[in-house]
Amino acid sequence: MGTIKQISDELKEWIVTTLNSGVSPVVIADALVKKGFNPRYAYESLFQIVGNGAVKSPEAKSELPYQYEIPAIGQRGNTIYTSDREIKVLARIEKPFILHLDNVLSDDECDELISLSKERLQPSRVVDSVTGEERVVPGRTSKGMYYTIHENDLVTKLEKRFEELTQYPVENGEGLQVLNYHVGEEYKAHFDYFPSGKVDEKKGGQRVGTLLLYLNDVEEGGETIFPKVGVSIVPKKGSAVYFHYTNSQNQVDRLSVHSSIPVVVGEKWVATKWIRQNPIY
Ligand code: PD2
Ligand code: ZN
Repeated sequence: MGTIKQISDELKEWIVTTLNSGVSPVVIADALVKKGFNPRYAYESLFQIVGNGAVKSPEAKSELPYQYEIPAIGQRGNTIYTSDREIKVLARIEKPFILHLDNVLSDDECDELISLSKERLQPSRVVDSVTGEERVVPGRTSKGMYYTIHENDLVTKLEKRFEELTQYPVENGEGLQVLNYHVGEEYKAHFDYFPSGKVDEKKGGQRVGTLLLYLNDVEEGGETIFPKVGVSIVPKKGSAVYFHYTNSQNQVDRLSVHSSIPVVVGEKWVATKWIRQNPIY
């Protein structure tokens, strides 16, 4: 019987997620061999993925631990005042740095964002950590769309609020993304920062933080979870979670791995604002 010499996209996605959860490449390569993969092919593929910076290589274990710094958004007390809103801090987690916020958006703003986005949804894509190309993968089953910066009055108003809230200039923000998940849809464990080697210094550099805004209540399921620290954020219309994962020394925080678990009843709408170290344009 011949041995298998091709890894599907689905299997590649599983390998990256499993490596990122801390399982050693050798253990995964052995599992592939047991499944009938050609041993040399299995080991070479694994080390190609590890070497590409998609995951931490065994040698990287000796890297210095992530040095936590409290970002500006975390130094503002229990109510954060922007020029048009009082945002409530509901919870703070130190490691990884997570801030749970309420009253970031009004009900009308949530409804308007959903209705403006509905007609423009496309299957969500991820950046392939090996090729750098965007592609649809089984681990991310939502639909989504992007706004350009200042695309319309609502987006412009929200960008100003997010600048005041996070203290990062509008220019450091990627275009607002809106995502919609139906029953069973999810976004499996991932990091929001770019793999080392895929950071474009000319386009703002590394991502430093994510502001994830909940646009509706979900009847069951659809939580955003941080599995390394046992934190689960239940979607609530108008609320948000901010997490910060890159420090001033360019280290990235592996505890920030997170996922959106499947929606069980109802649907889920969120907006994602990714923030970079420097202006993007
Ligand atoms: O929709 C979510 O809860 C979610 C979870 C994890 C979204 C993202 N990541 C993302 O857009 O990066
Ligand atoms: Zn994410």
